Amino acid sequence: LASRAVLTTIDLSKYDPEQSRLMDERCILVDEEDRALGAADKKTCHLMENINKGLLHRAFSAFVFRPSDGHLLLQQRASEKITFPDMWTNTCCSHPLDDFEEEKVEAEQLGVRVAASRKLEHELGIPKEQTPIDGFQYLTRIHYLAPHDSVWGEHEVDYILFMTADVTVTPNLNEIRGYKYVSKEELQRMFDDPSNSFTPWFKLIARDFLFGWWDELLSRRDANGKLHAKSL
Ligand code: DMA
Ligand code: MN
Repeated sequence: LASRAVLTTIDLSKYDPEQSRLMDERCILVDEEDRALGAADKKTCHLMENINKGLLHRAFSAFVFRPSDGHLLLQQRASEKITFPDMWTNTCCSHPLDDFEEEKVEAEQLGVRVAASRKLEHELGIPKEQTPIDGFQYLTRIHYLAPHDSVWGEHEVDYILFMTADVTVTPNLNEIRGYKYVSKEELQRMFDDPSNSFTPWFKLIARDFLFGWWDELLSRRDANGKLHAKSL
């Protein structure tokens, strides 16, 4: 990002008050090699006008699988969400925040793991004890840009995390409309039905990575349920 670029802002009063408040969270700005550059509020980071100037931030996409059958837990985003409302997506996505020291730690992806556990509790009501940070398996990180409309969008370095765990879901209805567990075949049928809409990052991850990793996870599930990065 050119150091003299002027960043745009916007009036949030027409949006849901709680989601507007969460736009004050401070995301971690990064360059294309994921080197931390500083911080900016979530609102600034998600405006297309700033994204078009190169503004990029760090994020995670968590995928939780049920141990008994290897089904994936999906969520449908709430109508209150300012970006990508009502769309089906992976278990939980969000950002490690500059507001918390531990979420800035890069060693062993500690920061994004801590953030994932925090947001699985915030959005799906999953008690943190059920998502221990060393239970997340880091797969890779992807750099992507996806406009939502002319105003809002995403531009992230997104860490993909898997976890196989039994979890208790108590939805936060300001965040999610609903949730469901799906097999690979059920997810494929959802993708084939044009009446369903999906977030762009979930479609991208599903197209390029998810099904292959899921096969690997299912084949290893009996042994220890762990998917090792070296197998990719
Ligand atoms: C942002 O997700 C992260 C990715 C990977 C798109 P989000 O919009 O669900 O974040 P939050 O729940 O913090 O608004
Ligand atoms: Mn984001």
